[in-house]
Amino acid sequence: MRILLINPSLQQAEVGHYDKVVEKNRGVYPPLGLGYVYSALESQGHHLYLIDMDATPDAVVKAVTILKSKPDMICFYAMTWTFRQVCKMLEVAKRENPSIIGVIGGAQVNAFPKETL
Ligand code: B12
Repeated sequence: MRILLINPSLQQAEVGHYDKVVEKNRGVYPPLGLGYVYSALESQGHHLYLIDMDATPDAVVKAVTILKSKPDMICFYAMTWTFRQVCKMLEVAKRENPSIIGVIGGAQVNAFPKETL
């Protein structure tokens, strides 16, 4: 399968309930969880693309280009703050290719499984 993995932009996400200093220092960190998912899929021989929205230059352009080539599946890491952004990206992906399979994992799903569904 051809699979696109996306770590959404935390820099552009709505601000949470933390102190301003903490929010200001959210930073850009490698998405460890999505990295594990990548390794597991890679070991099964899948063809993968990974976009970290905050760390990849021209991330949106790259994502759109990959989506136009119709990958079979799109996988997202979602925190609660990035969940709406993920839903919007999935909507765009489904518009481009209605048969694309969307999978969401990460902190939002672990913390709020029922609400996420
Ligand atoms: C280490 C850590 C950090 C580190 C490193 C973060 C990083 N990006 O690597 C530091 C200290 C920098 C950090 C910062 C922040 N963190 Co933090 N962090 C953690 C912590 C303790 C562990 C995360 C981790 O590495 N887990 C190990 C990996 C392997 O697990 P994982 O990411 O969950 O991935 C697994 C599954 O979820 C799943 N999975 C993941 N993605 C996908 C995708 C698909 C498609 C599928 C199927 C499965 C899947 O598979 C993975 C392997 O099992 C968690 C608490 C926790 N116990 O999870 C909080 C946590 C994730 N952080 C949280 C928050 C809020 C933040 C900050 C936004 C805080 C802030 N305001 O600054 C920042 C964001 C920084 C950033 N840019 O990511 C919250 C998220 C809450 C939520 N509801 O979304 C958590 C849950 C803590 C909490 N309880 O509040 N954090």
